[in-house]
Amino acid sequence: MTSGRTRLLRDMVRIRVVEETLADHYRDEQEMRTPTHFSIGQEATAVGVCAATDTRDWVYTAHRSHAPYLAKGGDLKAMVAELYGKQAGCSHGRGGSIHLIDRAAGFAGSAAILGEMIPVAVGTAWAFARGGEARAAVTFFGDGATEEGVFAESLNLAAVRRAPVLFVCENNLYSISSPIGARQPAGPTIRDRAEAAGVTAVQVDGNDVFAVHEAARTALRHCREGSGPYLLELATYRWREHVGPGFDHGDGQGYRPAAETEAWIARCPIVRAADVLREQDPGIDRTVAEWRALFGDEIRGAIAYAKEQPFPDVAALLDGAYQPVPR
Ligand SMILES: Cc1ncc(C[n+]2csc(CCOP(=O)(O)OP(=O)(O)O)c2C)c(N)n1
Repeated sequence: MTSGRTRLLRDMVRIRVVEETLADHYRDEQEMRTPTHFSIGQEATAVGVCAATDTRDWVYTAHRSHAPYLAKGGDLKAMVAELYGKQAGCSHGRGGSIHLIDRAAGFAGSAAILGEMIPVAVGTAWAFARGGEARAAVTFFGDGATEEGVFAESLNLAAVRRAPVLFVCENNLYSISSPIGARQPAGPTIRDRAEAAGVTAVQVDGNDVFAVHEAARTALRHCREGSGPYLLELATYRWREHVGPGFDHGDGQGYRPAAETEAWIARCPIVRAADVLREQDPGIDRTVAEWRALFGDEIRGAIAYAKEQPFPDVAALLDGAYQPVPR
């Protein structure tokens, strides 16, 4: 029987194995022609939060979407087919990595325009509340997105309407290659800015899946009880380049010091969770190795499936796109 805490570790291992395998194929084959933002190193945020949602809550994200999609229970084969641009993809091959959706799982969508899904989540939450439903909407975004004006507007509206929305800021310190210290004044944190807008907010170690999960449970209880919106500022770090499968520290780009990246890699959320669980389960390392093999088979099967699928029919490529009515 897998305990709740073991399940959190398992879900992180699954996402890590899926993304590492996709990154290798992305680099070696050049068949996935979609900009792809990996969450390797950031798995605890997606897993800790999504495990605290229930199936009727909706989750939105920005471009770094695979981890929350999978953590919320999104269909893996449909995600991989989407990355290969196939009709069987979750957006029928039109969206790529950035435009994932699985409504049945409560993953309501991801989009590339920075900050775009934040007000959509506020509207969703407000609609839930107006309908008298004890459901919450969750929106994941990076520290960079908090510099979009719509972030401030969304905090304000959510606070005024007491919308049951959980704002999840994955603060990985960089907006592409621009460090947060060069973009935001020293002093007020993202949590502080949310609090100033009337939104209950806390900072949490985003590489500690158990702490994230506990904080998300508290936050979602607060939302569902009608106490209004909540923000989690989760400190974490991406290991790979902003977009694409490579590593970019210490390679001459120079925007982040190799020592900084290595210090964060040493704080791997998977290693840390396994360290905690080993106290009660000395066999946890063998279990993790078994999961790695199991999920390796699963992702290789999903890739084989995706490759066999047809591309969308060229004649139907504009289906679902806005088309002006002919005069
Ligand atoms: C409105 C808008 N401006 C600029 C961009 C280009 N852009 C894509 S990702 C990104 C940085 C995002 O940083 P953050 O929100 O911290 O998320 P992270 O990539 O670190 O997960 C930028 C500037 C965009 N997609 N949309």
